[in-house]
Amino acid sequence: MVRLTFSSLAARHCTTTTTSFTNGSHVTKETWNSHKKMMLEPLAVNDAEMFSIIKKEKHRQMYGLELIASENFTSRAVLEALGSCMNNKYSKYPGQKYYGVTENVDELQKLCQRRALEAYSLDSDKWGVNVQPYSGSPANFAVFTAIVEPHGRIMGLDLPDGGHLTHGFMIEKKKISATSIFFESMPYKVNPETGYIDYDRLQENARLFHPKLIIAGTSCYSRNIDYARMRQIANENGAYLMGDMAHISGLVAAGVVPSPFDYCDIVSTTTHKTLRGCRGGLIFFRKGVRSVDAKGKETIYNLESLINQAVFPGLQGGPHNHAIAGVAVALKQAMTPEFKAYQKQVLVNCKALSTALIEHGYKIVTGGSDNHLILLDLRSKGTDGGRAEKVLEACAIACNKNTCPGDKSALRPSGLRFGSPALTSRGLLEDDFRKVADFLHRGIELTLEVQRSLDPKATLKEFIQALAKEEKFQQRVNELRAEVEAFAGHFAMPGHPEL
Ligand code: DSN
Repeated sequence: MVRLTFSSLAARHCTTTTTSFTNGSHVTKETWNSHKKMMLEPLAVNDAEMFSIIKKEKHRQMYGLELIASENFTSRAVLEALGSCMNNKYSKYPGQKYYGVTENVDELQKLCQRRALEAYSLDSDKWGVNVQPYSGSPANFAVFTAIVEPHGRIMGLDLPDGGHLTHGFMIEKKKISATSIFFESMPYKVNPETGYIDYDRLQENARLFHPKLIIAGTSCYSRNIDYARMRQIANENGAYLMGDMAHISGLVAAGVVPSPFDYCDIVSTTTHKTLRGCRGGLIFFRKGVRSVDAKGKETIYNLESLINQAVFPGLQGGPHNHAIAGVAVALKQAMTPEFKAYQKQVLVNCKALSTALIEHGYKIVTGGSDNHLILLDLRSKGTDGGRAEKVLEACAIACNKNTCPGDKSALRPSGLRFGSPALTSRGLLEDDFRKVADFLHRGIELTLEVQRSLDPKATLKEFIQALAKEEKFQQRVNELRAEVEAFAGHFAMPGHPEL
């Protein structure tokens, strides 16, 4: 049998001609040729099982209605950068030479930093940015570990009120988020009557709690944040103000909602929601003078070194250079007039959806929306988000159940969260969103019918069983699903044509 040694493999890997194999090595010629073939095969040939899963998901995205407010469809150019050879390279921060030959990834990272500052019109003397966080949650945790000592105090919007897990979520008997385990978390709330953030109560509690950090950011809140008010509350307590603009970062870049940069010390974001990039995270931090006391003495920000150190090597290893490449492409797109037009349409479409649902007799938390999402309160209809979500899912409509202000238990959330970014990326306009509202209404009506056929105490599991078993319900699901798929299939799908 012809063999070759591993020491000779690298040089031969790129040749296609047969080569001489010496005795005593570990690889047969056949295996080695087959290995070379494997490394160049397209996915469809190399891994048919995975290819088929991806095709199924592609079909689902194409023929379904995507209303999950945190999701979007990124562009082909972003996906090409994401799937590029940048995946293969380790590095640290630009200029740090540990791995060597990093000139291209360093250039890439600096380009991403420059575009991130430009996309938000930030002066590089006053702001810096770290583009390495793997996503939003690690970005937030990096900020917390950078500027808050262990068991230091943090205030974020409570998760059931529309805040994010990482903003310190805990329940009565359990600290859920690592933020609440490693730091002391005191949430602030929305007013249960109006659904708006209760800034007065936040101010009162902050005066008692003396947080080191206040987070101005949301996961399910349809109104603009009053950053000026939050800055004032932070100042009263000598606290940092951090904006988590993950949900709205595309809207901020387009200048169609108020910017957290005007008031915050730090701003974090994911890059794949309204910003419409690939998955990743960014942390922006202020530089220069933080404050001047009565005697004219200046305090200078030292966020740059603290945050950079917290991201790498504090919490992460090598940056995902392919993801940074995709984010940089998305940031370039975010500075175009087309992107601004898209974001304006996101707002208009969200309002059209909200108005149409109100016309169908639904209650929207806060009565409407300033941004890309709405929260439908199903309490007055006598059902809940979990049941309606299941019916809509069966009809090819993706959205998510969500607690509404005042909900007694997060286990049976009363609401459904809908967002307009993804379908707007597919080209839907206001009339299309009114049609989407009609589909939602029919799905919720069906939810109520299934529920009426059951004992009022029936569990979610029993509800799902009834939906799946009863022929009359399945027929209604099939009809609605067919209409939804025919409608959705008309719209273009951004991204790679196949994958
Ligand atoms: N939890 C995500 C959302 O759906 O809003 C954000 O991380």
